[in-house]
Amino acid sequence: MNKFLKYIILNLLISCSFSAITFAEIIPQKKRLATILVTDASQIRIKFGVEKLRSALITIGYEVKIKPVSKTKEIGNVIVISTLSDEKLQNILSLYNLDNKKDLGKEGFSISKAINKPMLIVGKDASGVLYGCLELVNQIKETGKLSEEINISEQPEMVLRGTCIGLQKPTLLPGRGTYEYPYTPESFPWFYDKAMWIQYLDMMVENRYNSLYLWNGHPFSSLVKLKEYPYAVEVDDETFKKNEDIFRFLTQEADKRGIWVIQMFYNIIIPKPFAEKHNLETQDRNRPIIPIIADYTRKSIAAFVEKYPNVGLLITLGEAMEGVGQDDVDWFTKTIIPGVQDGLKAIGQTTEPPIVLRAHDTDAPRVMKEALPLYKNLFTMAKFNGEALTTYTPRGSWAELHRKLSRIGTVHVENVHILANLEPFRYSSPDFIQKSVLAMHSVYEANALHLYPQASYWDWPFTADKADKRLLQIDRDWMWYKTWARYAWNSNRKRENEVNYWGKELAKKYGLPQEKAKNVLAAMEETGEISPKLLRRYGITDGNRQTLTLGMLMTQFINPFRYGLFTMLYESEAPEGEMIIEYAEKEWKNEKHIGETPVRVADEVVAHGKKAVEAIDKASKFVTKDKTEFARLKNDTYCYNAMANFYAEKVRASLSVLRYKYSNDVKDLEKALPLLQSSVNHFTDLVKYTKNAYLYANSMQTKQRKIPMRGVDATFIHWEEMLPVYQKELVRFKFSIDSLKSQKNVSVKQATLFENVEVKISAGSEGFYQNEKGQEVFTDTLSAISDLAVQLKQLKGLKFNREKQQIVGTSLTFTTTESVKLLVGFFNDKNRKFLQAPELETDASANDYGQSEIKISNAVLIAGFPAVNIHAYSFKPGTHTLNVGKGACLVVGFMKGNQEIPISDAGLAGNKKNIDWLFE
Ligand code: ADA
Repeated sequence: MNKFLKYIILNLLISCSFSAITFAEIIPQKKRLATILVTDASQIRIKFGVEKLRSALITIGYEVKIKPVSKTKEIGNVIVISTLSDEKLQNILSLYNLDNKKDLGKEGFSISKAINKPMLIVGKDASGVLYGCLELVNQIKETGKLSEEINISEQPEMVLRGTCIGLQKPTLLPGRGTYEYPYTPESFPWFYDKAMWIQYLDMMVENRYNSLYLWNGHPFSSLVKLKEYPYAVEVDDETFKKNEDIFRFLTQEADKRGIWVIQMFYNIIIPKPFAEKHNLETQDRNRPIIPIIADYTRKSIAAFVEKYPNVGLLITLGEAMEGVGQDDVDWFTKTIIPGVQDGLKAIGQTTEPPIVLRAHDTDAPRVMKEALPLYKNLFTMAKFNGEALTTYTPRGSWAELHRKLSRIGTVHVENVHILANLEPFRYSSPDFIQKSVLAMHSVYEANALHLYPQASYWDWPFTADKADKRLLQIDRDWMWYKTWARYAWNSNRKRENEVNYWGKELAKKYGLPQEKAKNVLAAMEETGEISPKLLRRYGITDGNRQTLTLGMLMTQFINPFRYGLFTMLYESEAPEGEMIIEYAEKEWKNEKHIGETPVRVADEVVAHGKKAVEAIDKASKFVTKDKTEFARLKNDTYCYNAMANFYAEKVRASLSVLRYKYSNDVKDLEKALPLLQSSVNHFTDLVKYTKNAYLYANSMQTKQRKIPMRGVDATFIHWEEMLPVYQKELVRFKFSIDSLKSQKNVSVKQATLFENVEVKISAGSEGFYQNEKGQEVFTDTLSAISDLAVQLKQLKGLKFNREKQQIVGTSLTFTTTESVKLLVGFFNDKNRKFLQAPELETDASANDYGQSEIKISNAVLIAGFPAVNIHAYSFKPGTHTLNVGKGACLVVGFMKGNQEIPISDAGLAGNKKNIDWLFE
């Protein structure tokens, strides 16, 4: 008798005589048999799930047979695997006398088993089956055995649960603009690393993520060739082949795991060789749609869809296209959608691949309205809390927009973007994240998630940690991915169970007793409050031009508007409350405070820091596993604590300084001094903790970074570089107080006049004006200057027709023999009849000429117009054309390129008392 038969007979004998005792318990030394019956093994997702299950069963000592279903009954452990709609499922149910009354939603699954009956894994679809298999695998891993009785059924709340990876870098490539990164092994060696992809995709399926977004400016010139535009390809033949190979590999491997790959791109960016051939810029926000660019893009998209019909597209209509307007609608409906349709037609496919439209720098509801009649498989996406994580109580106009998009009836995706305020420290607060996902449903009415890496987005796959071998985000930030996925699947989980769940996970990770692991969790949830609260109450912007963990300057606390305050942060991405400047004013006027105040947040973050440190210290000496990582987590907790104290003390100092603005009493400044000193001490601690722990604070190291300091050429990326700045600020403040007390040098240094430069104007302006009171500034109105900053007096202003500026925009072509700065005056008003100031939150190219910051606030007054803020555009010698977009603006004149412009507030708009000079 062969061994297998002996095995079966023995099994039968034993199970007959001891039916209540499992076979496994009786002869553990022998292999038990598990038979997996699969109704449709041709489906790749099912195959993948079944394979995982098989391996898990083998690990716990089973011999596994995988078979198609048949009419005869199998004996022993039988696991039936099927989709709900498979006809064969019914046959099996009657053969084994089973019941399956489960009603499942998309991607849902059920696992059921009664004693002595086969186990049933049923999925609504192939993904559901896959998740069911993996759920059983997890249970096997947890318990070390196959359950005798089980009855569970699950389905996701969010229909799309995705992560993203940027094919982008911390710095720009030489000679290229923002987002312009062809797919090459030199720029992205990791992109070609198949083992790394498998690790990443396994992590995704483990967490039941079902979508992977690849972000890039213009990916098509790395992935497709067009016969009409052969010169547009940006990579050599060998790289092109590698790209094809890896893209196919990635999409196939993703598909097996129930993951849908989505390629993102920005509009309108064209490949460098294409731009050069046609004498165009690769991107120009103020250029109208040009037929050749539209034709090229449409054909690129068609070729891409033809080649990868199962890859979705994520579209940013903003940035290098005019902000909001008809062009967006036209580009989407006349170029992008037709491109996708051409591609489908070429391969005779009728199933539309999904197109996700980002509500970034575009009027997405309007675009959707025009697009839906043409294409059905549309989705929308908008940023959850800007480019940061600030609140789980979003509100205001941004919440309105989300709801509006959700109510279209298509799926609306929540984009957890960049996380500029979390970089680079570890962050995974289950409490904050669960509440955020709940808010996505209840406030935004959304039902999908798109998740950025926790930190170092621009530096994928590495973290910012200093280590002998660079750490990988996928390893370090495991909990970040797990937490969002867990709540995207099901957000309504009881707090108590969650504490136990995460306690268990952390206990496993660090080899800790459960109670000690809960201390680690407590530390993470305490620190989890710090960065969100700090940014939403004190920050300049939710965007990645601010690196929160590097701190802020005094002038940024006391005069945030000077730094281009992004008010939506306070109005929509924070609970109701007060800004520092509002609080100070109300205090002085003895008015009632409302909501979350700066003082309350200062106290709260200090308390969070203290509790976090206490909690992590309690667990510290019990750690038995992964001690190095634990030491890093602990160090991060100390960093958060030092940062919280730095901010709290500096805010308290700011409030005292602002009080001086009203009281004129130097004593208020004196009160601020020890607080400012203390903030510098805490920052010194932060430097101590980060010095050997981190390579940088922020992964974006281009000139887009502004707060606290300009980050051009990877400068001001480390705390060490910031400490001298804060020390200098303190010294200057002491000096200012002394000067005030001795009544000397008490005001701003005398402003130096800007030196005019004569340039040759070849097109654009319609005459000149002198920067003097009474001078008319436009050709079509009599409006004249009523006051202006003294620095501007020598400059020769350029006149434009205001109405023309509003309709077609302002364009100026000139030739200069020396470096110049062109000063442009922006009216301080959000009305679209005025040219809107450059805004890095919605336009990453907004600092290409160094123009993003206000150089002189409230610098010109013109009767009947809002106050004017001056920005400067830098140019090298040569001939240039500057297009600045639609809306009225002043072109104040050309000044010497090498003359410094000290940033200041001319205070002509009623806010005469400027106290920034106390610190600079
Ligand atoms: C801003 C930000 C960019 C990018 C962009 C976007 O411009 O500065 O880095 O995140 O938004 O695509 O949302």
